[in-house]
Amino acid sequence: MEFYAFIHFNINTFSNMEWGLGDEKPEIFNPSELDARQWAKVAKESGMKGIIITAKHHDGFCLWPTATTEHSVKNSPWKNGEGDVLRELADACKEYGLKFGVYLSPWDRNNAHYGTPEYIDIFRSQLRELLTNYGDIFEVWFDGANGGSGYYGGANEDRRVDKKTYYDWENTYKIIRELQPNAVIFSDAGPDIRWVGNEEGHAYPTTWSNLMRDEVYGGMPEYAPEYSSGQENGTHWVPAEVDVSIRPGWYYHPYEDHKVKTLPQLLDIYYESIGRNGSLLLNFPVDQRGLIHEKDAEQVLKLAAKIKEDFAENLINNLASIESSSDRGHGYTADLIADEKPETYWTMGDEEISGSITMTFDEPTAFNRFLVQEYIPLGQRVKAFTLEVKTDQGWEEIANETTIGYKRILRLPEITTSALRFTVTDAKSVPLISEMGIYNAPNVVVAPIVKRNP
Ligand code: IPT
Repeated sequence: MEFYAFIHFNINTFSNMEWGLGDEKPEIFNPSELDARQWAKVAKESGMKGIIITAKHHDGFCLWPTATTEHSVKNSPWKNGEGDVLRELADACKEYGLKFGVYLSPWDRNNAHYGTPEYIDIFRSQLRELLTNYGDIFEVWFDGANGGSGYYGGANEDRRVDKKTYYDWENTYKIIRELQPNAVIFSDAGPDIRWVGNEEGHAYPTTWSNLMRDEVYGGMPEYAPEYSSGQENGTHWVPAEVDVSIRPGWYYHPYEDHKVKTLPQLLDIYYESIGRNGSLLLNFPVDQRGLIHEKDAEQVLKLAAKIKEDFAENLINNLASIESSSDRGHGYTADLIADEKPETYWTMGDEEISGSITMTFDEPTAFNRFLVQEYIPLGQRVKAFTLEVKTDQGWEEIANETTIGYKRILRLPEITTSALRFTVTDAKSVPLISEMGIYNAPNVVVAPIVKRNP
């Protein structure tokens, strides 16, 4: 999926909080011009493939008219209590060809039953409503911030739970598998995709899609940094998702209007998430009008345009030759890394865990981006690789890195060369390289600050 949107919009948008206490009045939920189609349009034009929304955050307020509680849109003035944000967004996603996902907070600071077994039934009923009434769901998002020790405040603050046992996740997952068999489940512990371990917008240079899944649970205090890079010998395939907000907060606050992340910051996020074997879940704090703020839309569209520009021309198409140190024979040769078909790959004999590909240009060529992908249907294998360029003195190493995974992109200082050599120096098993890319991205031009009357 690579790139998709998070929408944090709920009663916190109106109370100006990040974590509501659960005692907010439904009367304050009243967006003046909510337009889910505008959210979908921004996401689509930014090259995103889906949208996940906070159907219920920690304060317990539900954006859809649930049968499980009175604490929902049905008791708000918005559309005289007849509105359903989930319906509007599901429809908008459909119209714009986007996938649709839901965030449902396990922690509920409003529900009187939170902390008792009854709440688990209520939580599951909420999930059933979301997974039954809104078409296909591609991702179900469970926050690790969920009522264990270390959290403060809240209308039912005394309800501390044991995060490891209280939620009985196995039986909740069964409901998702039954109602939406194609949905992936996110939490710190997977089971399908995992938290990257920070909310700053970066995966780590070493990022394995494998995880010792059964050792982890949502909200586990030692998760970051212990599990943030995944694990080379992880037992399950649980790739990382990087969740980050385009503003400092997840929810909209007017005083953050001048703190929307800028193009250089968003580019760093792009290259350090999607470029490091992660997918990027970029959050928009929808405002009190019920719109993605103009400033946020402007910056994300700048990012989309710059990414398009950076990858406009794959210089791999200009190569005079592609040769490998060895290959597995017909159907597995090195030229397949340039065929733009992810289903074909270069590989060697079963016992070979190191080997290289040399790419030679007709004439000296300048580049500053190198992209490489493993054929992940057969797992993530590369443990270490280098990139060299040909100089008058011979080969010069310009990168010495660890993992690749689904996609790794290196940002390099611009260099002009007649040839590149990519070498896998260590792998768990014979490496399988499906695609490579060589690009020369134009520099970001940042307007100088002109001081008047200095
Ligand atoms: C944080 C949770 O503690 C963590 O377990 C994970 O789910 C994360 O959210 C997802 O972004 S809470 C945050 C305030 C650090």
